[in-house]
Amino acid sequence: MIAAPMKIYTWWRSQASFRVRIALRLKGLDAEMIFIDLSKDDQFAATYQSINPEMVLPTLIDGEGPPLRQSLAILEYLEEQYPERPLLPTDSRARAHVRALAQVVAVDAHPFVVPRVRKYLEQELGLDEAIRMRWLQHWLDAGTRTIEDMLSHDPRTGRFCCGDAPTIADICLIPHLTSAKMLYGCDLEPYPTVRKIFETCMQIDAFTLAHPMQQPDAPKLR
Ligand SMILES: N[C@@H](CCC(=O)N[C@@H](CS)C(=O)NCC(=O)O)C(=O)O
Repeated sequence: MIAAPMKIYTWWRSQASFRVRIALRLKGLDAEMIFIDLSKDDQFAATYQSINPEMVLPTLIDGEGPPLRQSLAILEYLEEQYPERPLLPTDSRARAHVRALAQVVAVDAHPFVVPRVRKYLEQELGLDEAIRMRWLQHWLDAGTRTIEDMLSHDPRTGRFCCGDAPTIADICLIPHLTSAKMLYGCDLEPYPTVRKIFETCMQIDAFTLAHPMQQPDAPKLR
């Protein structure tokens, strides 16, 4: 029997989708991309809701399913199911450290900047664009500052967030920094450790090919 292929529901700008796109590439796994345009509210279509009741990206379907949701859970699934090219260190304390770094980004910072929160600030609270931008930059910057602090004081920091191979921490950090810098104009100058790791990751195909601007659904630059 031929195994059903993987499918990822993704959108070029989505930070959480970017995480999973990187992990798939680092693991050498192919996935068909199904584009859900959040700017057109495609996530609210009944067909997508039946796959992801939270109506958020990403969703991964591996083979016959069932759908896998929540990017951190998907990363852990990929690590368990496809253990070659590991994305977590072997030592338990280092694994906890990597997961903590990943969660600073994915659990503590990212929820402040997702479209439904931005929409609420605009449509329900009536905050203008300048104030909304301050909100976004504040929470993104708070996440970056925490990561810089954690990394710059930890002897396990290497070429990557933990040691000399990319882990789930880098997989979460790079999309965070990309959003902070590219989409919201945050200043990364005060964060030298983080910037160095960003540059290192951006030498790796798995990161560059998963980048928002490399996605087939990204707007074409002239
Ligand atoms: N914690 C979730 C976050 C999912 C999430 O909020 N994804 C965003 C895109 S990065 C989304 O689909 N937002 C739709 C919306 O806010 O309406 C994860 O890590 O997968």
